[in-house]
Amino acid sequence: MLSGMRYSFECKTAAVIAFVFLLQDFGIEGRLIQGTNVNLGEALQFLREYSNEGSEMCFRLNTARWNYATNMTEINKKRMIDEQTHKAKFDKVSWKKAITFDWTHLSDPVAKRQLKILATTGRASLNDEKYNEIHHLVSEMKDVYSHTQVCPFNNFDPQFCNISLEPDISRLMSHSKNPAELLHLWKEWHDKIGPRLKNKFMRYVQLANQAARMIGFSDAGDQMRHVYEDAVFEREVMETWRTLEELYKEIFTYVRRKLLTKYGPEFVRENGPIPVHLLGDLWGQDWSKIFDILKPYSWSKDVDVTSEMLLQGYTPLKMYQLAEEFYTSLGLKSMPPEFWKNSLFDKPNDRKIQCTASAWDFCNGVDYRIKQCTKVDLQDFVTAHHEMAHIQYYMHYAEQPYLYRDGANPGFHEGIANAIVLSISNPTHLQRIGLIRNESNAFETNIQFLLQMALKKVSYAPFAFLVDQWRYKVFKEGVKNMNSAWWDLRLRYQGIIPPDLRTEQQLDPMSKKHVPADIPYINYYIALLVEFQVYESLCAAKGHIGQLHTCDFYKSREVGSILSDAMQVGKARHWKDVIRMITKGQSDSISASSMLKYFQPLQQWLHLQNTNEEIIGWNVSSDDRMLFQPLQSKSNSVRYATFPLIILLVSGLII
Ligand code: X8Z
Ligand code: ZN
Repeated sequence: MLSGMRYSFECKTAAVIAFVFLLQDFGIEGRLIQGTNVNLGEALQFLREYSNEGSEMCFRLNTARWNYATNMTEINKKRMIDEQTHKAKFDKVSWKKAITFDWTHLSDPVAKRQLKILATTGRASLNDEKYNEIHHLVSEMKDVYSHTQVCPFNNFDPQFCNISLEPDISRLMSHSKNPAELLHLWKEWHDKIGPRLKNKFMRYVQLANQAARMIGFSDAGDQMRHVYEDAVFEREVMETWRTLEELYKEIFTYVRRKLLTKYGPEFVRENGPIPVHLLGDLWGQDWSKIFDILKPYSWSKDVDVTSEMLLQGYTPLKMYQLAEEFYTSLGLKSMPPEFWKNSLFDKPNDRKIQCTASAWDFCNGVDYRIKQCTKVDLQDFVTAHHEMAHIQYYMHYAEQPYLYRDGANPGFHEGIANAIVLSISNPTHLQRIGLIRNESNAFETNIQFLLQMALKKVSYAPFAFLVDQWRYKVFKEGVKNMNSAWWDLRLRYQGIIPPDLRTEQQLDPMSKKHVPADIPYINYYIALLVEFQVYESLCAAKGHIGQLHTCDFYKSREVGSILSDAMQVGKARHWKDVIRMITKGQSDSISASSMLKYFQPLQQWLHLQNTNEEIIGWNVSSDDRMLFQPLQSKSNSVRYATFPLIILLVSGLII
């Protein structure tokens, strides 16, 4: 996770491609709001001031946010809210100024690009009343989300109804093997969240659309996609999903068989979709949490890296020092003294804090921090490397103007951090740093490792892909039948169904924080693709030979140099240029082929496991759809279903 003020995530041929982009981009730009001022000097002056004031604002806001996150008192909360209000005002003033320029016609590409970003981002186009209203709505929705609590299984006594999402519900969803308890938790969470947020969300949709249309977008979904600066973005994303679908269906089929064996046909149909509550979390997004059920070789012992870490005297500080050593081994930067002085690696006992790990940029070129309630285990060791990758990114683009201090696109920060994690968390690396003593090259060990990764990454892909498909549809087509539209996508892409009847009274997408919190989700899907693309390119640069998932690029200066060049650019260039830099000209767009290559040995193995299955994937029955069809068709179905009963009763009366 990264924590900034923005939501935190590539020649003769090249010239032709660039020209095509310009044409496409111009098509969009023509519609977007702009003024008449073409004075380049004034534009550059404004942008210099904006960069300075924006950095200052970022420092103040992030200081207030840090103070609250690491000491959750009422006074710190108030100070943070004050700074947020201040920032919202600054954004509005800056937007108003930016749209006085005729930015499409400015000759200087740097000024043009920055003004375009400013003019097309945010909701400052709304009048003051509505601008405040939408900010207030989102913060109310976030509040409801974070304060919702549910009743424990088999106990609706109000005094015990204080179970929160984190850590309680999440832990139970991954640990409980009692389908009645899983159903209870799933239903409680969804039934409490959705109805409470529905009206607020509908008003939010209305306002977000108004804001977007005033800038010149067709709706708020169009505005959300525009950050990718790619006229064919949706089509390209869909193509990547088509490439991944086959692998997803293989793993889905394997998992369904294991769940059928565990829970029986009463819960899982042999050729059907999977009820979501059996998959390890509330959303069916990370199946690695139920690896105990899915493990193929039950006799094989997991390597206990955590014990080894404890044995070797690891501490949170040592974990961060080792993470730093990994980056310096590539020739990347050391952490500055401020990092070691101000970061928080241990959970304090004397105050309440937000424990989610995060990496912070204070926008002054010296102050970078990580907050993590670090436990000495492999998971947190990996997280330490992940968070430090964000700090590396921050430090590398620190010289850019404020608006360019960001990932090349919103998936890059997470994608690059996770590409590094693929290297440091595989058995090759753990053996190199002495945390695994005898690396087993056994076929079973490899398959088990890849399966665990696939249950996290491949299983997640359709979810990451569909959340914003739903959001785009709502923004475009309106708020009618939103819940059935959600389940329609869940069934189509993930092959999952709700565990009980859903209606339009409910609004199940609200169960996922990013929706009420107004955080785009497609970024996570893009990050997933970028992760494997970057990893494959870095492994090629390192000269890796062998299966892709065994590659570790520790100590490779070639890798460090590619990463450094790519991170330094920040958002100053189109992300396709950055992909071109990283892949050494091999590619200039997002693609799922690296991910497929990584999982190729597993895909072969899964195919063999699934030989006797009736279908690779799922058949949808009318009963599946009945679970979430909108009321009108449902009452029809109910009518048809009860028709024979009525005849029976009537004929009984006649007889
Ligand atoms: O929301 C997050 C992070 C913050 S950026 C905790 N993630 C997504 C999720 O939980 O759905 C990380 C993985 C995907
Ligand atoms: Zn991250």
